[in-house]
Amino acid sequence: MLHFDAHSDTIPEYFGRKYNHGTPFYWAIEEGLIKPEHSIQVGIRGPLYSKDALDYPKNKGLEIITGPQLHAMGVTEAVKAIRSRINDQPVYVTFDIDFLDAAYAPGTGTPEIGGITTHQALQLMVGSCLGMNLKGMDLVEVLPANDNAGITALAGASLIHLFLALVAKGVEEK
Ligand SMILES: [Mn+2]
Repeated sequence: MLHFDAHSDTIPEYFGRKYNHGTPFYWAIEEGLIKPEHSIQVGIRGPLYSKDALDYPKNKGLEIITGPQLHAMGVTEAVKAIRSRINDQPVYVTFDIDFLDAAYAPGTGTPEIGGITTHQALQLMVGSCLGMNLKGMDLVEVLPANDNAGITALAGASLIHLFLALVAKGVEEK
C-alpha cells in the first residue's frame, strides 16, 4: 500500500466505531489485507491523540514519512524511498486529499497546513507509480460543501486522471 495522507488512520476505534475514516489501516493490517513491510505512509502531520499514536503502525512494520520529513528530503528522495519500499510488489494507492496543504485542498473534513503543493503531488505520483505493479487507487475526503471554487475537486479529479494515465502507460509498455 502506498498511502498519501496527513493522517495515519491506524487507530482501532474512532467516535466509538471500529470502521470509521480514522481506522481503515488499523483494520487493513489486522485483517491481513496489506503487507506492512512493503507499505508506506507519506505526509503524516496531523495532530495525534497521544504521544504513542504512531507506535502501532511502526511496530507492525509500516514505514512512515512524516510531513516535515517529506519537506526535508524533497520529492526526489521521497520517490526513491517509496519505490525501494514497494519494489515489485502489487501496489494499491490510497490518496487522502488532505495530504495536500490546506491551501490546495480546503474542501475536506480535516484540512492540515504544512503539506505540499499540487505540483509536488503530481511529481510524487508520477515518480512513485510509473512502471510499478499498479492494482488500484482511491482518492478520499473531498468535501464539496467546504470547497472553494472547486479547488479541491479539481485537485482530486486531476490526481485520479493522472493515476489512470500511469496505469495506461504501464500497459502500453508491457
Ligand atoms: Mn487524512
